[in-house]
Amino acid sequence: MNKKIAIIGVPMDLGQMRRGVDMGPSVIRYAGVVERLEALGWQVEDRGDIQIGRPKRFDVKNESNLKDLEEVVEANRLLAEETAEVIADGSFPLILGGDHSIAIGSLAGTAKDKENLGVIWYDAHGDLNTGETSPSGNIHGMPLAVSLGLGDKSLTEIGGFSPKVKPENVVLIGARSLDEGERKLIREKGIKVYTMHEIDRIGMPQVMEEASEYVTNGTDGVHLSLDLDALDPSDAPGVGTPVVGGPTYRETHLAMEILAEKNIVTSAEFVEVNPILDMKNQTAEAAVALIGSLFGEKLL
Ligand code: Z70
Ligand code: MN
Ligand code: MN
Ligand code: MN
Repeated sequence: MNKKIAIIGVPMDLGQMRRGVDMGPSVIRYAGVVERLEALGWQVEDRGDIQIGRPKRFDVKNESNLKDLEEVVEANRLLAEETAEVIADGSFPLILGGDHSIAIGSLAGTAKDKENLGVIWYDAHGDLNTGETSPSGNIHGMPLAVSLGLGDKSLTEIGGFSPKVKPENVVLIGARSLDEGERKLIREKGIKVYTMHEIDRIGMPQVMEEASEYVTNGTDGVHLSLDLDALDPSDAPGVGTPVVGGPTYRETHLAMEILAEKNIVTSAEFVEVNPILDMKNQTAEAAVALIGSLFGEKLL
């Protein structure tokens, strides 16, 4: 891994209905992410925040069941450019959300010039809906489908190419809440998923061994998309859609340490931290601790 990290904040809250997740980047900074990485010997450039437009009214669905589409498209367009710029600069892009709709832009930027980007989607959810299958119209439930080339053209064409990733290069870890359309898509495309069932059965170390092997097989980079709602709500209460029965802080920590040891991750985002729903910044602090582990922090 090179020793330069560029932080990009994305104060996006339009991909879902709980206001407050737009403060995610600030609280993760406040929890000391830059200092944490610098202490590990990384050179960190905080590039500030991507500008997010404000709709006149929130949560208005268009005729395709997509809420606040124009603002989500525009922000992701900017994020895709910024991410590609950071990579061209030789830095590791570390993107801080904001809701998970921002993965559309970060993957558009990251997958530029990559034929076979591997993706680790660490999330309680699949984020594999389209306007047709979504029960909510919330775009944060769609970014992985969009990156596979499915959904509204204004989303899939961000960055000027589609798809960004191939189904055989993607692995989901921590899933325990999937909608019917998402299950169907997973089966149709043969997407690799480690649900909580597999994590409980074979354990996090084995899951991470297998998943790492899977996403590096024939790929030219690995993007980690970590939704803090993957963690059990007792360890990460500050998220908009908590789902009981998730991997613990400790298991997730170990997952990050294994990824650090393998040195395979080439870009990453940490999303869905909502300080309004949090307990004393616990979720932001978890995010920073996990980021520390991903970038090589060890106790001894
Ligand atoms: C549901 C939907 C979701 C994140 C919740 C929820 C999706 N499947 N994604 N939290 N990050 O509305 O599509
Ligand atoms: Mn710029
Ligand atoms: Mn998500
Ligand atoms: Mn989620």
